[in-house]
Amino acid sequence: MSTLKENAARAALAEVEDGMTLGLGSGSTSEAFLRLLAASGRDVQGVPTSDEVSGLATELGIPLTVPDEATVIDLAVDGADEADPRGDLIKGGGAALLREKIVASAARRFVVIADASKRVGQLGAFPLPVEVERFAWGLTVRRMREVLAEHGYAEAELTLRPAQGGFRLTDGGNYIVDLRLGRITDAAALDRALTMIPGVVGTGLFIGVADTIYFGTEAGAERQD
Ligand code: ABF
Repeated sequence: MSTLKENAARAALAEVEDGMTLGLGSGSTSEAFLRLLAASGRDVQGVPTSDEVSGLATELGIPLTVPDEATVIDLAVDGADEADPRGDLIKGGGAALLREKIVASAARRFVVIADASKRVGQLGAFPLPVEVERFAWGLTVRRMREVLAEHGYAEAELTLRPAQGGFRLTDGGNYIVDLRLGRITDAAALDRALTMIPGVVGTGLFIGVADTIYFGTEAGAERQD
């Protein structure tokens, strides 16, 4: 595990108190957090954002809870693929975007952990993952192209994410379409427009959701609020 990821994870661990319910993110930086959390012996319970993290948490002895209407998630900790100076994010490289967004949005506090390479001036170099319903996905892709062109992304390349023997399925049974945009000029407007398309289940744009980002460096972690 890289020192940068571990340093970011350690900074988030310092926010964890006994008795908390934690949103548990996916990806390798979140895995570093999970391992440090388990080793710390803190008395917490987790809400996992993917089947994979659910399995890892169980293996590490971190108790899990199934969220319901009464569940209060004190703190969610998760990684990111890109983070800009406003704290807006691209997530979903690991295909867990929908559950990650549900948990992060419900949490009282959402802390992002990432190595410093994820810090960007403007979002968009990382292909934007969009989760789509499998039914008639081609029609959804066509509508996405039209909406993208209306928003100044006529050159966007859309790729249905492949997997061994077919296409990648999310834990919820949907497809992922990766959008190569190059540069996102108004992330909030793009998120709204894509989310309005029937067939789009959710986007990997996390706008105004993050409270704090810890960027792991060789020396420790840089905090952005
Ligand atoms: C999750 O894991 C995702 O939202 C994001 O795509 C990815 C980041 O992975 P890593 O921590 O391995 O860089 O947080």
